[in-house]
Amino acid sequence: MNIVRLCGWGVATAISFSLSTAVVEANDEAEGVSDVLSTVASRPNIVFILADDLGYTDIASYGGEVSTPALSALAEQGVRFTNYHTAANCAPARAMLLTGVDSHAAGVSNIPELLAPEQRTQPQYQGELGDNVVTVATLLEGNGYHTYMAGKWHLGSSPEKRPSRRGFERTLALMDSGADNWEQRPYIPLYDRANWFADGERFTLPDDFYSSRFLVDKTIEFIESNREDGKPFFAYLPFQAVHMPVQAPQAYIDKYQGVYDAGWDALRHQRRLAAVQLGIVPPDTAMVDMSTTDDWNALDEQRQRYESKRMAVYAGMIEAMDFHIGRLVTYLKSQGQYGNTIFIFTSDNGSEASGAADQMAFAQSIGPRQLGYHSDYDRLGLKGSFNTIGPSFASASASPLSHYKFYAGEGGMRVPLIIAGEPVRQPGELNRAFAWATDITPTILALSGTALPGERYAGRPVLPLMGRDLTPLLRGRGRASLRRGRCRRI
Ligand SMILES: [Ca+2]
Repeated sequence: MNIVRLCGWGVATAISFSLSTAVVEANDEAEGVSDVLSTVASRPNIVFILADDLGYTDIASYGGEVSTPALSALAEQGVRFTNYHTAANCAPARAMLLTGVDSHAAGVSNIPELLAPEQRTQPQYQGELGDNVVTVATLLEGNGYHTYMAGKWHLGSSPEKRPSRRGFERTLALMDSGADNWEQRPYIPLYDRANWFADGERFTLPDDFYSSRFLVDKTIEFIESNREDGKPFFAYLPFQAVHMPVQAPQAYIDKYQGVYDAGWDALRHQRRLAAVQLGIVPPDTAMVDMSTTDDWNALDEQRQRYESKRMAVYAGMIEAMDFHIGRLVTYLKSQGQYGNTIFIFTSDNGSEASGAADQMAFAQSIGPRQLGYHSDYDRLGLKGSFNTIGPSFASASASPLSHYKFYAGEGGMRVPLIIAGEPVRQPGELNRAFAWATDITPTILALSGTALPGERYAGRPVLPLMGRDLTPLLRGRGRASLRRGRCRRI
């Protein structure tokens, strides 16, 4: 992977001067939100879809075997970034994605659940979004946008830190690092309940709940509630999929039953080849061996059957997410809003390897059992079931990259990024420019004609954005543009 990385860093250096200059100029003009820019005639809707713990080759347009037609359609109409990187776990990535500022500077160096007591004395290790940053939602709201959120927040749960106080007009938000997908239930003993809030107040999930369906329902409800007032909207849709517990409706699980019977090594090679054929990675990309990937052939038949089912549930969870993304697209088309909507799809970090290699082992299952979960084969992925894919299939999810979530390897930090919509001049293009999580906010601000924050916002000092606007790459004007897996001469 060295070729890709070196190429990407070189590209990042090449574009830094012109884009940084643009950032500085905009900053000089802005003190809060510019009244001038707020009158820009064409302000597209923006749908920012964030998967949780989705690996580099988990979706079809990056080499995955899972059926993801809605995301493939966005890829065909958009740009796929092949060298986009993010933080190695949830909250730091989300802090950067929503502010354009480095996670340490924004106070979210790590997820709060993993902070040591001595770290908590430092402002960079608060585990919740600092008041020294402004969210993209706040800036868009100031520019006349409706701002909606439905999904996992994980950037602070105290009243003033909830998304309803950080720029989102309507919210349905999970405060925790994760939760059950079928009911209001914590997934690890750190929480005494699953902490869901709606518009800043505690919320009880309905009995008929499946996370991906419900979050898209809420998003459509929010959009529909203001459909006729003519204002554009920003919809942030951070799915629970495919964070543990890995759960999916039975029909989706059935579709992948038996698909993974050849094991994780076969899947790793299959995905590498598919990614090469798509131009996602260069043909000479090596397969990385990881000591945490078990020998599939050493497992007995019963264990192989169980492991295959674990991955089938995971694939079903991905396809279910894609199905509900498709429902949102269909809704926007039915309302005549699709052509005026820009879609951004990515994952907060790479594939999740937590969960022992043997899910049925006593040491692995004791935590979920304390919470009343089972891991039975027949009911795996359904309500009441606790499932993970473990390190071996996680290495296939990240194929051909090395390592996964929580590790500073590319498998943990390099994930899909698709941007689709009107600004894209060459639909279906692959772009190898190095991109980073802090680039998303300045890109959204540019796409929406929204000014960057000045040195102060709403009376308090705030940090300048550290990311770079990617829109020149969408418009085919970036000198960094590389196509179809090969470096274009610049
Ligand atoms: Ca995550």
